[in-house]
Amino acid sequence: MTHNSENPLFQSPDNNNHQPPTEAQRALELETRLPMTGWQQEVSKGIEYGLEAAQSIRDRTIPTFSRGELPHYAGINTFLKAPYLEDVRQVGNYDVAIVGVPHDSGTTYRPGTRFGPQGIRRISALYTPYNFELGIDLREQITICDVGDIFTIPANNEKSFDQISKGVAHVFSSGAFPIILGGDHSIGFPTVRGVCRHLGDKKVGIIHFDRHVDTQETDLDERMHTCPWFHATNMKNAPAKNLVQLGIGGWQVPRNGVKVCRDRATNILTVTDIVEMGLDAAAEFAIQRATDGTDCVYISFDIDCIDAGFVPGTGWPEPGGLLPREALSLLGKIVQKVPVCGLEVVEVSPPYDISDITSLMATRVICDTMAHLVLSGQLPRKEKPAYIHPESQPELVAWT
Ligand SMILES: [Mn+2]
Repeated sequence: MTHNSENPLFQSPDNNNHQPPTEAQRALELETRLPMTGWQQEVSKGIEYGLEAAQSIRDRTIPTFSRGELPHYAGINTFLKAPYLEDVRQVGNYDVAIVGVPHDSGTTYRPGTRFGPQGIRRISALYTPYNFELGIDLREQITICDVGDIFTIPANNEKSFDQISKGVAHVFSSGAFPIILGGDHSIGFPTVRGVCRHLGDKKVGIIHFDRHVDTQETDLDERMHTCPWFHATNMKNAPAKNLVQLGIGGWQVPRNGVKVCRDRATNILTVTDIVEMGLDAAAEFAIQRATDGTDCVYISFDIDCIDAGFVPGTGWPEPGGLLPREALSLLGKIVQKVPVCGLEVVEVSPPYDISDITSLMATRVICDTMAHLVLSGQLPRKEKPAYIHPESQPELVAWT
């Protein structure tokens, strides 16, 4: 163990030994560049709507009724306490729209992901909009709304899929960046179908974090959560050659799904592949395959890509997955370098969760993605991305 005076981590940034600054030193500097305007507006609105605090309260930024971020244990649980947008026709006025999809009828083992959006929203109240290392303050840099949930039909996957596609298409075409809170992974097909409705002849690559391939045609005689990519890659807008599958492996990968991946030449990396090639090379692999000939990239993040020990509240836990910091780092490297058109986080099942840890991981994935979209200049959106076209029906691929 080095003495503090010899450890570069403990030396001041203005030392003369030409050491590059540590991440922490950089973070301290970055914070000084962030405005406080959003926070000041939130305080003024809080006092106006929530009334001035009682006379004994010395901090006069505190209102009588909790409004906005503080205190973290209070308030109505939208995601990050973003404003609830009751009138979804106004969604295009925001940079980001949070959309809950409380659907678990596509589940083949543990149910409960219909409570995923509630679980994620509840624990998201723990977060501030600021991230230290990234030097990002979402409240200062983008506008977020929570449009609530899609009305799903629990007795009928196909009707739910139609509702999900219609809802996602609406948000996507408005120009707001859609962030979807699942829900089981069966929603991956209707979410991508919703995006494809507004792509015209443009194409989308899919980057899929998961322990499972999810490429069966049917499971238990229906289109379940093991099936989204079979059907998504049947659409001409979502070619299978641009489907990247990260973290696949273990004892829950059905052989008929493996055959589909082989036949359609999807791009798979196992956890060992990712660890041995390194996160930079794995990110490059994903970026290259997902963007080859496409116009945008959709990210589908199954929380079970992370080792089961960190995400107990999920439908099909599988040990041996990515460590949280590996998954978050890989995600960040990818988001920084591709034109992302949407994000879904699926398979969070709060009834099986412990201390909200799985929901918290989902919150982290979402907040990190928003931060990297800001850092890479993708948010806030100055104009609607060029890949968004008027409505058209996706055509199907004829597989031989
Ligand atoms: Mn999975």
